Amino acid sequence: MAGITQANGRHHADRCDHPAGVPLSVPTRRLAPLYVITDRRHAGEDGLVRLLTDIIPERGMTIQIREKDLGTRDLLRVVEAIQQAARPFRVPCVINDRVDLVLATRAAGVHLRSDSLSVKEARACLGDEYLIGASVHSPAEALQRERDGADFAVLGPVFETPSKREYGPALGVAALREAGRRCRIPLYAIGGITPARVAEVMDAGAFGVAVISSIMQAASPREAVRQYAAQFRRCGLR
Ligand code: 3NM
Repeated sequence: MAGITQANGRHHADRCDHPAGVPLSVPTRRLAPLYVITDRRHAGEDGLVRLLTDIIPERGMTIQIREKDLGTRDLLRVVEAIQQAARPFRVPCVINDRVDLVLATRAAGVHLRSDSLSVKEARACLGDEYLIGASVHSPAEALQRERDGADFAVLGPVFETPSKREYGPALGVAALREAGRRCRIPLYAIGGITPARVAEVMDAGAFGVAVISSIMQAASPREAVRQYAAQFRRCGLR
């Protein structure tokens, strides 16, 4: 598949070769520049599935299902409902933390936090066919997760976010730029992202943006997705 050249000269989709020269897992090529993270506290449980069902036809996104407080069976139900909406549009869903549910539902992959299984442990469970993403909070940590074998990393918080207390102070775009220089895996910028900030973080080397509130709390989530898509097009992505 031909890659898409970003304004900064990086390639989308085919820039993801491993530092050791080994191509990364096939699923990595399905990653989209918009990484939508769920939070049903904003949308309500039924509201969350409705919201996602509404935005999924826009495509161009990967969804991370992140409902940390749900027990296994309730989470399974939510994952199945979201996947039912996402499959016809080939929108990949990854699940926060729960390697077991990834296997049980044949989701696209797992997103690991610092208190999750390590990348190596998750890879041992999942093999190469599943995506493994990792939350990171510094360029050094991004590089470490790449060396551990992560397919992609989500770096933040790049900007101030309402959830600041949970994630620490903003790292700034300079940290993203440094991570982009040091890593070859796709990096998503997270924390305080809005459509107006897409150009700046893409220029700094991000592969895409990871967002919660600007979609989950938007007056029209579908319109918000369209605004992101328009910004990515302005950065040279299709
Ligand atoms: N992780 P919003 S910041 C889930 O820095 C999350 O790892 C972060 O929410 C990190 O898009 C964050 O509303 C919150 O700013 C992102």
